[in-house]
Amino acid sequence: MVAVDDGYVLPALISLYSARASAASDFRVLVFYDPNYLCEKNRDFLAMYVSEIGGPGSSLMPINLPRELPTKGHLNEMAFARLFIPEVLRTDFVWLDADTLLRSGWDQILQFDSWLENAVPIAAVRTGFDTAADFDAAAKRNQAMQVSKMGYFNSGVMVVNYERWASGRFEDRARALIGEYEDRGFDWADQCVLNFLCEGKQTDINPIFNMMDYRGENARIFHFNGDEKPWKPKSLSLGGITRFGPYYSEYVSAWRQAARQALLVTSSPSLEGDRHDARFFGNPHKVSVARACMKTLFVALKTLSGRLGRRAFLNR
Ligand SMILES: [Mn+2]
Repeated sequence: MVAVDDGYVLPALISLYSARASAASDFRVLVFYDPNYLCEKNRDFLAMYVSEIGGPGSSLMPINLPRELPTKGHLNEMAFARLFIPEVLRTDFVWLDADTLLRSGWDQILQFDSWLENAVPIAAVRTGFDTAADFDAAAKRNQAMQVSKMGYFNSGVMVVNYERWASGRFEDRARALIGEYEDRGFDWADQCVLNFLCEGKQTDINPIFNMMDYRGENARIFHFNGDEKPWKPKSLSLGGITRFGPYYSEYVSAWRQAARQALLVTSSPSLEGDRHDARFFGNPHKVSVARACMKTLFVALKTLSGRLGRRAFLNR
């Protein structure tokens, strides 16, 4: 289950391709779009891709989102789609963001079954905060974080139980919360709404199914969450490199390899209105040169910051 707009066609293709290429079990894919945010040309192209790569029963499905959704930063209206999908499907499903890379063993999440622990309809991976102090700083005005405490989860990969969703009237309550978005200090679109509703009681999933922030190896689902994405030149920025850590290059090259393969299987990927920079596929040499330069710069800054006192650079 993925939702796309014109800015996410390319990553969605790659996510879908990686899902199919690395799965051992059978599954079908539904890709949602709102006709207001996906142009006709991209729609036709995606429909073809989804039916070819997704396999039997897979399709592109329209969903009409409420107008006037609160958006901030890199999160746009389609981020809210997952609040409305359960009542369209009326069945259990796994939600996947389009900025994910699915790797061998990812499909074990489809067998996820530990619904006895909690009454909430969601199983997900907690957002990593290094310390309680980091969390407190982020939760200063955000009521979703205050309510869910350290149990605050990332909504990029979720197992959703429909019966519990419906009996808890989650969609109605989500609609009301969207109207109170600013007053409650929410920051991350649907994710704050869902966390507020779950009050920290979601069922935890093993973090390898939603590996974020380049914290570890052996990810089965790697999630390029946050502002830096492998398809955006900004990923090479200093802020990105400091945050990404030692597994950065492994996941990014795996993503680029999937990208090349995903685009090979399409006949004419002429994506209209796609905001993303495709030049990374075409010129790997430029990328490695840019990265080498950034690395040198970073080492220089790190040495300098060591002399000036560490906090100056590392706390960005
Ligand atoms: Mn995401």
